Amino acid sequence: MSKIIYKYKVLILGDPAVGKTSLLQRFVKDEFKVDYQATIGATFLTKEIKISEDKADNTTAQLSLWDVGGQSRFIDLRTTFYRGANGALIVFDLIREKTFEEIEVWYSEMCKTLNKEIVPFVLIGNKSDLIKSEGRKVNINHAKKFAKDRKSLYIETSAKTGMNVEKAFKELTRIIAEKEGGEDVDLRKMKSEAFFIKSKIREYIKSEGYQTSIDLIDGNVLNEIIIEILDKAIAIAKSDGRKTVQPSDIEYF
Ligand SMILES: Nc1nc2c(ncn2[C@@H]2O[C@H](COP(=O)(O)OP(=O)(O)OP(=O)(O)O)[C@@H](O)[C@H]2O)c(=O)[nH]1
Ligand SMILES: [Mg+2]
Repeated sequence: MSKIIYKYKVLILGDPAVGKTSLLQRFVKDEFKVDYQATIGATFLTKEIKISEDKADNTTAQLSLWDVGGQSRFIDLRTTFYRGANGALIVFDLIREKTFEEIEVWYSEMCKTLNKEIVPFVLIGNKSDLIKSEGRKVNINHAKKFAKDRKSLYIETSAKTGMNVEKAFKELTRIIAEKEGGEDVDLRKMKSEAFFIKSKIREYIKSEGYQTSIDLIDGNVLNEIIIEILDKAIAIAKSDGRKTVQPSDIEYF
């Protein structure tokens, strides 16, 4: 069976210069730039990631990652990018306390714009590589509490060294997948695939000069036959100690 793909829109939010663009560049391109160039409006990148740690499970999420400029002159514009978002990384700078104080504003702005009480997010304290030389300016327990009170997670990252960057995006994807009810999305996709397969079957029967009875297409007969064949094939692969189902496993009645 082909791999299942979920599509999520993810926002990266937070005050100017906290490292939103840098986190994205590290995650998508494994790059880091020392120079600061404020993001104008918003930009977006995409990346596909595997959701499950299980090697046999190829379920992936296709993320469209929206890097929203933190400068206040873009304030009127930025909420237009929030539409349809499934979740966010909300970022502050571990060595600038003011950026942590603004976290609440970013979170509530997002919830209000999306018209939801709770939106999946991961709270990010970035620039952890600077703690040693500059000193931590944000109390770790306050950051943890903010996340915990909203049933979420707090992760410290460094876009410079790459520490925890992938983990942050993966955890967020996992939280979104839990909330969105992965199985529902699955089912919807499977249904549309089943519809496609059935229309192909109808086309084939027609090309042979025959009509298809409604019962065959609309009822469960066809589904049950296909599932029975697939279950047998899976059982054969299993008895063989294989994780891959191959054509020779298919038994036609
Ligand atoms: N030492 C260190 N510097 C970082 C880190 N992340 C970002 N920076 C630096 O911080 C500055 C701002 O980073 P950006 O990623 O451009 O910040 P931003 O949040 O996208 O800012 P806006 O686009 O204005 O909202 C740049 O000079 C980066 O090199 C980090 O983890 N460690
Ligand atoms: Mg930026």
